[in-house]
Amino acid sequence: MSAALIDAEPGPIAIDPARTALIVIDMQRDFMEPGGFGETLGNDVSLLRSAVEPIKALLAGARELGMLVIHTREGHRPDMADAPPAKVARGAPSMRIGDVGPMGRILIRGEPGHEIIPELAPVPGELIVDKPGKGAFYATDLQLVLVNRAIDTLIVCGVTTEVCVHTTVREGNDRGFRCVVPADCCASYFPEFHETALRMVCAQGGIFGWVSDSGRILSALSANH
Ligand code: C5J
Repeated sequence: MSAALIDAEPGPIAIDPARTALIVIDMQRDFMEPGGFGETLGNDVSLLRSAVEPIKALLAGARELGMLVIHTREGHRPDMADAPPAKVARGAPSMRIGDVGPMGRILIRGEPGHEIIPELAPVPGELIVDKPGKGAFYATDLQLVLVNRAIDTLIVCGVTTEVCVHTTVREGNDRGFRCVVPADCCASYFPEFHETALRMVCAQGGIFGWVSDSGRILSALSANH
């Protein structure tokens, strides 16, 4: 398979699908559904739904090509030894990390709320990276996995655009990976933050990476197939 040329901002980017990973960030019930972490912070979780169908389409395309697919989940050990007290104590949520909510303990591994939403559930062979922080590289083995597979480009999508997607893109960019963000496959509780975060990625000649969308990525991949 040769390079696929993706139309993007600030300009086109040629990717080798064999050296590209699709990273789907935190499409968990805790962020997407009522009663989870996102809602405890006072957010309208329905604002994140727009990303689900575009991610589903991108996942289908990546699976057909045999691309590396990685799902991440933000959360903490049941004993919360990896939960920074400063994170747990922050703000005035209706429930704190570790409290028992309608989907089990908030943001705790193994609880129903920690699971990826059924529409985007990983299929056998796809990797899941559990992360205690916002970035997918911090305190995880993600970099090792990517280096072992000779990955040089990341397509990073999921929720929320300006928090975990952006942090992961910044971390990946600093580690030398080329990061492409499909705008329609990301969402935020704050639509204006979504827009600004995307602009920040591709400003200044692509200071953190490239911004495209699921349609342009899929048409580049199918033209190359
Ligand atoms: C947040 C995330 N927003 N996945 N996490 O706390 O973006």
